[in-house]
Amino acid sequence: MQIYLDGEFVSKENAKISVFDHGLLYGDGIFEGIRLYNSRVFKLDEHLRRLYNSAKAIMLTIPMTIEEMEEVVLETCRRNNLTDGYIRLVVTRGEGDLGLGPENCSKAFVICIADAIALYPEWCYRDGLTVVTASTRRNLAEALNPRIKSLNYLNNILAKIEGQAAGAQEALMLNQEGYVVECSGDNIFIVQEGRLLTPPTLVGALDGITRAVTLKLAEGLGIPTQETIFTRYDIYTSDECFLTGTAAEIVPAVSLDQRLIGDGKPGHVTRMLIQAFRNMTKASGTPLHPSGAGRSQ
Ligand code: PXG
Repeated sequence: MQIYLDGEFVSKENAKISVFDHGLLYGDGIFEGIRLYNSRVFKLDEHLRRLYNSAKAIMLTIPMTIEEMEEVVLETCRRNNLTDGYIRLVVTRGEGDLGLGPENCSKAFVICIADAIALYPEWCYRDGLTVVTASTRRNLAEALNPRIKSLNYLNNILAKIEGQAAGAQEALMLNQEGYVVECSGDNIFIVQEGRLLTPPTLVGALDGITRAVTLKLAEGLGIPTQETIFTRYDIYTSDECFLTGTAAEIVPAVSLDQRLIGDGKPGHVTRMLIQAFRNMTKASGTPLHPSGAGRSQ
């Protein structure tokens, strides 16, 4: 495996960073998780835009242009001879001293890892996931805005641990007011009387790329969509529920806090969207080898 590490490609064994890197010491940095399907990087421009927006929000200067970063991602996939996989792009504040202050970090550190993806098992898509509500609330936007995809993931990890302790595959997170926000690593949707609802990002959710794709696909299928606040009651009483994320894609959720959602099976709208999403990932994205295939989307 070849890993991009601050300007060079190194083997996995040699991919080491300083213990003084503020990404490690303080979670001071940002990241993206991106998918490669059929030798095309899915929604690369959108992921890079979100990365640079996260950087701006934490006042981190990424030491390369967005075009150079795009080439880093493509070249990392090419060097690993991947056609399908998961790409992790990380930018840390860089090496500093033991103080919090980022001014001692001379330069941000860029890492790109591309690997085969460990998919959710097929039964999850066929039968649906079990979800429980975590008591850990999603970070306050006024403290650490969840729209920043930062290296501080303890808020999500604490929720994930609660979900795992309860034997569920995912954990639902609420905001301070008790409104539904998202799961520990996925956005959430419900279907009510044929309408697709998802919380607005302003409740404190990540502006998920799969979320945006799903809303667009639904509109294309003539399914009315609405970004609106709702509570757990609305999930308990909904007809269908599913989660979206780069790794999970679109995955049905069939129970929340022991309440079966709908008839307890993945619903019709969910299944249509899963199919539409799979068709889209097959046929769009930034090609690794531009001569072979035309660029689309
Ligand atoms: N919400 C949160 C909190 C996320 O971390 C999503 C939504 C989905 O966003 P995208 O843009 O991917 O559609 C994410 C991203 C994991 C894992 O191991 C999950 C994410 C990131 C890193 C690791 O489950 N999800």
